[in-house]
Amino acid sequence: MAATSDEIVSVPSLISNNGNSSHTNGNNGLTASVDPIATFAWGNYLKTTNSHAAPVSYFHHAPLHNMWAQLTPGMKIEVINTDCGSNPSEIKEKVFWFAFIVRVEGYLALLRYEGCEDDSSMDFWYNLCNKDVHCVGWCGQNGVKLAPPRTIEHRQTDWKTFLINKLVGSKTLPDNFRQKIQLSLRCSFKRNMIVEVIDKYRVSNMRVGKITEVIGGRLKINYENTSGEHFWVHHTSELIHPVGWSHMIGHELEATDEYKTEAAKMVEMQTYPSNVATVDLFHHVQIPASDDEQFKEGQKLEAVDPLEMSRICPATVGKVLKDGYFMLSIDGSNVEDGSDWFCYHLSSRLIFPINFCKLNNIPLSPPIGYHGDFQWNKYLLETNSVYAPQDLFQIIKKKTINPFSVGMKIEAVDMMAPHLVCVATIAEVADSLIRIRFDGWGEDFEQWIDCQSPNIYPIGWCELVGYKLEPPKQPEQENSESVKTRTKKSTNRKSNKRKRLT
Ligand code: MLZ
Repeated sequence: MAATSDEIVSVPSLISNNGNSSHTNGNNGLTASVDPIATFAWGNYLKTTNSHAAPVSYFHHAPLHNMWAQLTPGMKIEVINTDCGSNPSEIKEKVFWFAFIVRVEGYLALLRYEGCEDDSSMDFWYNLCNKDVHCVGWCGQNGVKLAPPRTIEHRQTDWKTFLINKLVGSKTLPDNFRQKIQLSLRCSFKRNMIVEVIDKYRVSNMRVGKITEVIGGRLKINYENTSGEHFWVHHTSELIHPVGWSHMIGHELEATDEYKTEAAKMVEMQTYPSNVATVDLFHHVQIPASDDEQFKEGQKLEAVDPLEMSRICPATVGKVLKDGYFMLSIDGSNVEDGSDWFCYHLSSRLIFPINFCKLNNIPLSPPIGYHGDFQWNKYLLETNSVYAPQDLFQIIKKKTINPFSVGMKIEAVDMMAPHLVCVATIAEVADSLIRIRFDGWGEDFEQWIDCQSPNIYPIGWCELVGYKLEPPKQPEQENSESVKTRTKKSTNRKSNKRKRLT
């Protein structure tokens, strides 16, 4: 099948120098609403913060994660030569030169041109997925000019012999590297497809949405019948479902009667119009057999508060839906109409058996308004309730290795404002969870997420897919608006009104 421009996203072309690069948004028809902005200078930032990035291989949903470990220091490449004329605007054709990898950090590498030897003064950070990075031999095969950087051209009299000595027998990029990048950026979800999506204004509801952008496997979904209100999610998110899902599962759905009738008909007949995202595109969940043990209404457990993700709280199973889905309420919420109940699946990795926090030495936030020392035994008696059995939980059934370490830098979605992908740091690791700190932002903005979450990415990911990266918040950015927001937020906690998705 011929690939359409929607399926393959071209890697943005950028000209980079010393960690500062500018880029054009090369989305090949995917008109990103994000402003094309100068790429964040990750290289300089790692240096000033004396930190390292989490390796690409940790992120199973990230492009090329399974081959990235092959890219190691010493490997040789051909890369654009940014030092080949006094005035870059005078240069008519791109000129390349050989370089080797000094250090790999996420998708970025610190590179050194061949001929610099031990001199690190010209080292520069470059995204290895950039279209101006090739394996050794590419320029020769494609008739592209290779010339040493001006600054070092006098250092050798016989460049040919020098290069033969340097390059013969050395490792270069894997075969079809560029093609593999392109393939790994494919996404089966397309613009204009209809899906059912969580209502960010009332999370206990689903709504009908239309995909309006696809960038790096993330979807911008516009709510139908609104003036452009939208929500960003990863395509494997548990917050989106196929048309007819709410009807099938018994989930609340805010939609026209016409949609409801049509959706029910589609499910019944198993026929879908071409603009509907079909079941096979969505993240697959295991549907429990009817005699499998399942969550029951009233059972208590621990869960990351979906609207205040810095907190892990006691929670209660609310309404049980079909196919292993159920609604969960965070204990202590005083939203009486249940509009903050959140839908989970049996297989969710953000729900835990009671005492999970205690066992992992992380704080459990008692229900808002709870007086005294929180102990589960006492609490179960006080609330006359039972706990959900331990073996129901995915994180107990399917133990995973959490590879992250504290201090590693990543690019992470702010789950409370999921249109934002931000510079972030691993602040804590506990069992399969990681606590993300958004650089420059306070503790209130921290979020507990699963180590396999599709909402975290290696550094350089935004640049690779052409999405805007939110840089660390600078102290001077502390404007009256964010001061107001934060003050409001602490007041919210006291008055027991929880945060909303934005
Ligand atoms: N302006 C909003 C969004 C903050 C986003 C922070 N992301 C780490 C606020 O201040 O709440």
